[in-house]
Amino acid sequence: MADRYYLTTAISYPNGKPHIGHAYELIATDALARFKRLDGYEVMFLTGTDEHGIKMLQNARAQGITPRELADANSAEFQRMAEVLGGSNDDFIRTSEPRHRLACQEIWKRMEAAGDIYKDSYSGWYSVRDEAYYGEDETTLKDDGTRLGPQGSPVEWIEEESYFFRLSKFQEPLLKLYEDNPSFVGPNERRNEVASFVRSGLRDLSVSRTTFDWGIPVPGDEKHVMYVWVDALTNYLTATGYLADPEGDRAAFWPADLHVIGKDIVRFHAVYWPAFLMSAGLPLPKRVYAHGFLFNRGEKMSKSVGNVIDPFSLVETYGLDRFRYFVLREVPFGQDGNYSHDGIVNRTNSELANDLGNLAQRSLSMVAKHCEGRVPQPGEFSEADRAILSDADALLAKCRAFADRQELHQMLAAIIAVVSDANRYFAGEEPWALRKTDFDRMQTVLYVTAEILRIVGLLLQPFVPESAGKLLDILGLDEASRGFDSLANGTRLVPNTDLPAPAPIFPRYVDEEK
Ligand code: ME8
Repeated sequence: MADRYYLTTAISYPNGKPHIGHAYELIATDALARFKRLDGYEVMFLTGTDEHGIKMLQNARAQGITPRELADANSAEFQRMAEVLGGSNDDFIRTSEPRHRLACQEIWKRMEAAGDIYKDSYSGWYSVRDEAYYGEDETTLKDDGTRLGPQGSPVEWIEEESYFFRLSKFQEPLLKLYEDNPSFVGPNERRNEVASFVRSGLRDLSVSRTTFDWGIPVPGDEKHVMYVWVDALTNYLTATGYLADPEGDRAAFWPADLHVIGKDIVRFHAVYWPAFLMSAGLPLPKRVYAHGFLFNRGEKMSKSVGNVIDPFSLVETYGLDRFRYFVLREVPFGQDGNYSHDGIVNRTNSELANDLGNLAQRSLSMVAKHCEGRVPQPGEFSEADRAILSDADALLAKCRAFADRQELHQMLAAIIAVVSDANRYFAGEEPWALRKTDFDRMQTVLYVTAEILRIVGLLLQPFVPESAGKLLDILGLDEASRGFDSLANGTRLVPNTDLPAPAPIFPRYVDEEK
């Protein structure tokens, strides 16, 4: 029975169209999901939309439509984005679905039964944009009289009757959680921030609202709707059916292995969420990983298309694999990064088209021409052959370790380093010259090169699924030979196997006006 791996993105607010940040998170999480699937895990990958709350309501009002209409229209765009980006998500959850209402009411009842929910009245500084209350000391008063929260959004004074969650009770258990499970929050700097926030003291959290009704009713007191973050975080449980149907197919995926989120919502995932779960007596997710923010460097993107910034036009302009490769390779995952037209073009032309594409083209066209289109028969391996093969063989173990720390950029750097070495090897061995002087040695060099391409092609599948697939096609690999089990157990290309005609896999990006 394969090990299970359950990973999620944050669920996005569908109060507008998807933007590059949403695309970035989906692509990165998708690469991790694909990696784990290829590595033999039974994977569940979840994404979706977070549809309740006052922000949605206000946005809908401003457009003269209902919040449900707004959610329907934009959630469809988020689903389309996941498809366009090659998302391999197994489900797409919408918090307005009936299955989610049931799960939220169930977790609420459990927290209430544990004695962690009580009614009181609330007053405090509330930011609609962040959907969060802040302490006075976390806000700043501007010269013009407006008051801003810690993320720079305006806050207003709100008083209402509210249910509270005894967050204060969980201060010590949370600190113990971070202490006992140092990998619960990543990267490390985020864990330190969270731990120091918790250490500074936790106040009970207002978890219901009476001023609007676009949300999930509190069981037994329907004039309250749940605070949108109780509702939102519970999505991760809903989709497994763990609460509704503990014997169901997906229930065993809980607890989640990984929540991938952006750095602005760490507090909700690493403080509130484990506290809610502890209160409800439910198992905790194993890890929360916060990526950085992605910005447009402010330059014009493709000159022919104008300023391309939405994910759909980025894919249209550059092609999906270039876009995926660029964001995962260029930006150290966990840090902020920029994208620009020149960045995308230079990175993908130099590494995918030149380094990898040309090597495949040059070596496999020699195979087609001089080895009757069959995998060449190698002779004895030289020192150089063994060195490059052993570097390539070492990649899987390295990539696994990077994957478990979500270091996607390191995985790509390690893979591309082997491709660069393979180019040097190929140039140094000069198989085109060997063709006349030592045909057997030429075959060995072409075999070793093809084998490196196979290993690299297998490992690139999570990142550039379509192009890696084309590379594996021209190496003659069937579907059953594309899992990472084909990187172990001494599996190698089988000499004399017929190969399809080589086709270009990574064309260069050429600016239209050039
Ligand atoms: O926060 N670069 O939704 P959201 C990278 N509904 N990531 C970015 C980004 C950027 N420029 N802008 C936003 C919410 N993100 C809640 C989540 S989860 C139970 C509820 C990331 O639509 C952001 O950090 O504002 C978050 O992880 C995700 O996009 C959705 O953001």
